[in-house]
Amino acid sequence: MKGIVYKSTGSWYSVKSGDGKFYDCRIKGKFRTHGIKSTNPVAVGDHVIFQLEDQGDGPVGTISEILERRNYIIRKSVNLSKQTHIIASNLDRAFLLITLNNPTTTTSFIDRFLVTAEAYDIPAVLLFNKMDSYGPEERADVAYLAGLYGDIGYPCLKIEARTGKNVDLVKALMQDGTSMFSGHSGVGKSTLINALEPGLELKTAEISQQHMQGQHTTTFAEMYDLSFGARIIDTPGIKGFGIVDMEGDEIGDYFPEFFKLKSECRFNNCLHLDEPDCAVKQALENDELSWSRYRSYVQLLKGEDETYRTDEFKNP
Ligand SMILES: Nc1nc2c(ncn2[C@@H]2O[C@H](COP(=O)(O)OP(=O)(O)OP(=O)(O)O)[C@@H](O)[C@H]2O)c(=O)[nH]1
Ligand SMILES: [Mg+2]
Ligand SMILES: [Zn+2]
Repeated sequence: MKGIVYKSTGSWYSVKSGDGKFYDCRIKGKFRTHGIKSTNPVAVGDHVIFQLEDQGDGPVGTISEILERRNYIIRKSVNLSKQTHIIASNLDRAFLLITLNNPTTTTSFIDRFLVTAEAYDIPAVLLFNKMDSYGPEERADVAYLAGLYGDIGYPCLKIEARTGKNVDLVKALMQDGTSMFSGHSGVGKSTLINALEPGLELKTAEISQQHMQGQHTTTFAEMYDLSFGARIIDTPGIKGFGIVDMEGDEIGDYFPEFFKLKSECRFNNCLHLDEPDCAVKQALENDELSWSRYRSYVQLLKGEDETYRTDEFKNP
């Protein structure tokens, strides 16, 4: 049988098959892990092949194969074992909730999120929340940021999770896919999830509590079906995804507007720092690129701010 993993507790997996039923499954034997060294061979979102067996008390499945992942997000282990934990796979969209104040979301934070999404190969969407609480100045700031990121190619929506305004636009983007929400504490993730699907937040809160009491070295994600034909992945305790390991010369490739210009730089390995005839620096001078984006790029390149190395986005 073919199915999708909705939940994992380390040794048991809840798999939903094509017939809409959930089956408890275990794994057996060696897996083709597609070259990833990870503490968990099977992750939420994985498409798997499993066989059912009934040994008296209901059918139990055995997962025999994982189909190739379109993408996956990982968490680095905190100890020195250098092992990674795959949090979830096959995501269609990563949403970042942004507020200008209460709490403040910086452009540096937004850019780190976007770079990570690019590295993971997950389409990203920016949601400017709490629009009802902004005055003219903040509205102008949101308009500027939405213009900046929209021009680069990231969809931007202005929403009010509390009143439900434009939540239908978020729904439309989530349709038929698997999504994940990220953002600082207090930006309105829970409020938005409630507006999308009343009742679901309670369920996700329960799960988090359960895990708080259990072992807290590993965090297990869980996927939920929403009534309007979408899936959401909740990752208690992670609040989004961590940054992946990147080589210096690939970071620029995750800034799409820099990447587009790279072929026009004199050197094909240009880091856009002090090299001569750099198309990125030239475009910056011409005000065709954003300096805040460039600052974030240099920060990431030089590893100036250590917080990006942690697996959790922290408030500045
Ligand atoms: N004015 C206004 N307040 C909002 C809006 N959306 C959420 N809030 C408020 O912001 C506060 C934080 O919202 P939450 O949904 O709990 O934020 P969260 O992102 O889930 O936070 P954590 O669970 O700590 O990560 C609550 O008091 C919400 O009522 C909005 O559109 N407008
Ligand atoms: Mg919350
Ligand atoms: Zn360059």
